[in-house]
Amino acid sequence: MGCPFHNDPFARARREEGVVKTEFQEKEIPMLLRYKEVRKAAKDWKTFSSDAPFRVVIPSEEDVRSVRQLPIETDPPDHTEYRKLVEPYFRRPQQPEVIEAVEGLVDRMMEEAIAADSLEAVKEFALPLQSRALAHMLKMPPSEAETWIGWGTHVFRTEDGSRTGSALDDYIARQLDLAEKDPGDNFFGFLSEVEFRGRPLTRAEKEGFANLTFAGGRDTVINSITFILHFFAGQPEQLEWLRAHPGAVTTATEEFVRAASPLAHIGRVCPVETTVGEHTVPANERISLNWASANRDETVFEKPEEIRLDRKPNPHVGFGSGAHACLGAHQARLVLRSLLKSLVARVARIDLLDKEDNLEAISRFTRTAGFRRLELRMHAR
Ligand code: EMZ
Repeated sequence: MGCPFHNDPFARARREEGVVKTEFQEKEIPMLLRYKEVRKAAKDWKTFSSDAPFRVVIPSEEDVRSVRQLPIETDPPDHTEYRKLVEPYFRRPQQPEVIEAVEGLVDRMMEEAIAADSLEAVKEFALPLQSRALAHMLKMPPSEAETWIGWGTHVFRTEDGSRTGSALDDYIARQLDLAEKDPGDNFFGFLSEVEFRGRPLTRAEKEGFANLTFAGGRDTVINSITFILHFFAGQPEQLEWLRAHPGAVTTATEEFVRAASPLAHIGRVCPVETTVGEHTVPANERISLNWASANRDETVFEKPEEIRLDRKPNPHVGFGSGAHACLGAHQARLVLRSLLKSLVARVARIDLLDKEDNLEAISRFTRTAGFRRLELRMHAR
């Protein structure tokens, strides 16, 4: 079984060149397109550093965010310790009570979706689902998720493409103020009480963790959810296949992350002049590691252009790779697995009524990153 999908604008450049020059913020920087090179660079943090506030995400978020995100914008050994600190929260999606809560949430939302005549899956399903699931991970009251839903799909970009960040900043500031006075048993209370190298976290550090938590796990998960719904709308036989092979939910989840590659690429900064292929990165300049292209590398994945729900092995880099491999992966996997289980149990088929792709321009390449709008009708089994 296998189902072709497209959306690989890097194919030719990956095969012919491997490393291309791309323009970001009036600068030309190299972008690594091949799996091996992307993974090698992700491992080598001394050459390709993340110790660069605001410069890891490309384009830079300097004008929309007020804090350095933690732990993503640091290198070992700081990174290792920062990450360890918050891991207990990010591992919560592996605990039975969180799994049960998120599975129940997805099932309830699925029932509502089926009952509705039609559904705009980005705003009426994916965004509320991910926001509510996040409340479980962070031990926040479910009512908080309704505020987060109001921020839209991307905290730093509005529908019309303009850039904003203040709603998130204001929210985090308010929660930290509350927690500093009276730390509750939730993520913000935890940040207020936990010690880093024998001292409390500074306000900026707490803001940095919270900022990444809300920014990183948003459009990425939302776009993966809608990718899956759209896929099954077009390939009903694949949903039947999954129903007949429910044990494949785990491999299917990984394959959807590879296919969707929700975070196309990320930056690193070279502290000293570095040569990659025929390109030179001057000291203190950036380079891009392209996960989306690596995930389609034909030297690693058999028929990478096919979605195979039983693909194994599947060493994809949809969650990145190396020390910075996605901290939120447990949460993302739980949401996507729960979605697949619920679809298998409850949904006979999905009609695609209308859609508007969300196009992401990466220098001269344009790819589809989820949808601006995805109108569906879900049919009960
Ligand atoms: C950053 C990034 C990390 C960034 C795992 O993703 O995701 C982007 O969507 C955000 O804009 O701030 O968190």
